[in-house]
Amino acid sequence: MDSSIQAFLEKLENKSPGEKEFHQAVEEVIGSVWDYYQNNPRYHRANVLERMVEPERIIIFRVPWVDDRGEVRVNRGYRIEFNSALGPYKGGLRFHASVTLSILKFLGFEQTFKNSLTGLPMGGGKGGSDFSPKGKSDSEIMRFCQAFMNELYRHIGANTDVPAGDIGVGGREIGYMFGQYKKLKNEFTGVLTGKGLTWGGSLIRPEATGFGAVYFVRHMLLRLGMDIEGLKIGVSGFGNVAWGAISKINELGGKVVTISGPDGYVYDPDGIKDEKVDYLLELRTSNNDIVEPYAHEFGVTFVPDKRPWEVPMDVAMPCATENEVNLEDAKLLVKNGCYLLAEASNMGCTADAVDYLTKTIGYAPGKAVNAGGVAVSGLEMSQNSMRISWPRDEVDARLKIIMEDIHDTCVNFGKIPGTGNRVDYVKGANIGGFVKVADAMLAQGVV
Ligand code: 2IT
Repeated sequence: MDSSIQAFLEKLENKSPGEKEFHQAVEEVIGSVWDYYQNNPRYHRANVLERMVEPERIIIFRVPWVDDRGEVRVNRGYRIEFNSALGPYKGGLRFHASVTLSILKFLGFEQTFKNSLTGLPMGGGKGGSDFSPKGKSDSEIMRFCQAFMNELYRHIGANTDVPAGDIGVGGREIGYMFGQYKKLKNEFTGVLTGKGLTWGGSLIRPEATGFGAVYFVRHMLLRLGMDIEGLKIGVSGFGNVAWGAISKINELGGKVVTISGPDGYVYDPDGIKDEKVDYLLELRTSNNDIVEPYAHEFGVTFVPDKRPWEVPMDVAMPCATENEVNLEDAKLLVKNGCYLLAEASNMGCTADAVDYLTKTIGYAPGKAVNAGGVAVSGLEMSQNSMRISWPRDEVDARLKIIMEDIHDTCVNFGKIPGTGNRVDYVKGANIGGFVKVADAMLAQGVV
């Protein structure tokens, strides 16, 4: 049995050399749960943490496909089946040039805790490919999705592993993968979530991650005696999560002043609203992965090669990708008056930024804030099992309750003693997520 965090992490690093994103995600969780773990002998006697950081299964496969010029291309496909203590493996597929084993292991590890926090019966998984959809034609996307599913289909299933979308995988890609799965298995099942509404999808699933994140932020604000109305909010990214968050912020009377892409950020002091929000969908389907055209379309400022965190804002909501806020960004945000940062992206802040933000202003991690996406995926699975579709209001009402429960869990486990009202949301989310998974693993024996 390891006696210190240091020894535990060293062992992990030796076992998985160079996987820095994975190490970062594990270190954050271990830091939060270590004392709790040591004080509960039933967990450490059964070596639960060491079992938790080892994925149950990793599948890596070749994905060969033919591009529009007739050339054969090869990408690498992955599925990390991380933990099935609470239910079938569940988590998204990411198609992006930056995808590596380390990134998917960090995402799968985080997903296990996130799914646990939702209270729904879902284990943790993640997958994807280093395939970049940028600049690809629709038929190339279809051929790639089919080639990817030609291998993945034998490993997944409605009761085994249920993938969904993530960066680079939206409704179109889920459609092509679902079609290929159905063809190969001769089975129409809820094997993927994020499906179209006419073929097994759930209302609110496209909006769920962004909506859920804003519901979570609202609960953080309510504890401080505030609300969204009248606040200036900075968002990064311009994809599905940003779009959902911006729509809900507008509905609740807040103003979103930034969005961003790999090319830079847009500053729109009048607020991103009405037809400007619809324009985000157009930008996304153009497959170019740049945000600059927004600035030209609406005559506002575009700042190339920079992130939006230099703009003064009350609340910051990173909605793009991992490590998009570093310590310098965090300091600048606080200096300019920001008093709350909620990650809608997964591990949006670097470790030193998290540390700084937790000590200075309100901060909440992605695994709590963005859990609304996978929560509605879980509701999609329930609807598929029952072969019914719930109305929009019903799904939204359930999402609201789930986000409030996750917030309460964070507060219960994360109150900082002696500080009056302050909450360490990282600790709260990690311990809250850990307990359910650990108890289920104990109950199910050494498997
Ligand atoms: O990071 C995430 O939670 C997702 N990409 C959604 C996963 C899901 O299964 O809906």
